[in-house]
Amino acid sequence: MTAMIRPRPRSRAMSWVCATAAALAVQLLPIIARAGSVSGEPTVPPLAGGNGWSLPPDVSVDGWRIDSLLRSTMFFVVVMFAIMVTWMVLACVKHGRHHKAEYDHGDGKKQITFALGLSAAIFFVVDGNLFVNSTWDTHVAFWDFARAESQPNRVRVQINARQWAWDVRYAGPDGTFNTEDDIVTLNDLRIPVDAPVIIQLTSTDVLHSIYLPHLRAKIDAVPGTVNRLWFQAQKTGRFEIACAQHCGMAHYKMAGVLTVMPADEFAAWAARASANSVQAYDPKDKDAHWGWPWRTEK
Ligand SMILES: [Cu+2]
Repeated sequence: MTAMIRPRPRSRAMSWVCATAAALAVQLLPIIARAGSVSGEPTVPPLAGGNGWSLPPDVSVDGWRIDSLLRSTMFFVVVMFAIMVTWMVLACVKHGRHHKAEYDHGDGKKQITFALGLSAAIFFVVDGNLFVNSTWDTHVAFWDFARAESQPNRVRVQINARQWAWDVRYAGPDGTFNTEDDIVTLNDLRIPVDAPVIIQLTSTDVLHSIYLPHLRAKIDAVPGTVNRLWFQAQKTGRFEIACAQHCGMAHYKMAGVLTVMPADEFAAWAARASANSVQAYDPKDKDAHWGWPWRTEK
């Protein structure tokens, strides 16, 4: 006959000690983990965000043009929505059970005139506002590359988009792209504040689209073509770079960081980075020399 071995009942005091120790460990673990991660590392400021239900804050000089068109269009849409809903509610209330239904083709002169007048009013007011202002904004700001290029502090950047990263290139002190002093970064676009930044970009594989929501700037990267855009940041900070064209399996990973720096910090960083490039330059590494001669208007 085998003897039954019963586990010794744990004392109540012992249970309390174990529970308290476990609770303490849970509280302390994040603190210990955080302390380990910050030892000696510089703290990186977080990316600028938004309020989650509208566009993120605009930090560019000309972004207000986009915002103002969005706001005016939204205003017209809300007014028309309110009119239509009121009209429908009134119709429901007025035409109740005792109202005799009438069949109407709606092709009387009065109805046709009203329909055409309403359509024309919507077309000219809403679409007309968009057409006139976007054409003007394009002319005086977004496509005025000559003005951006003529500023002495302008910065030229070349970007090569590929699955799934952004290669960024600056010309370095010699001012010529694809030479040994070029600064090349990965998913890391640094620019000075209060200076026009001109970007020329292409793609090596499929369609991508660089999107800088805080700068209200976006343009497609098309294989075989060099597209361009320019903007000017007026606040320092770290901002998101996203790809706005679905470009394959890891499209969601195609993110970068735009850092807007004070002009002197940018100059110091560029000088350091260019000196490193000269040391690391390998003339045989043809894949690394993807830059092109800067394209200017004729
Ligand atoms: Cu992409």
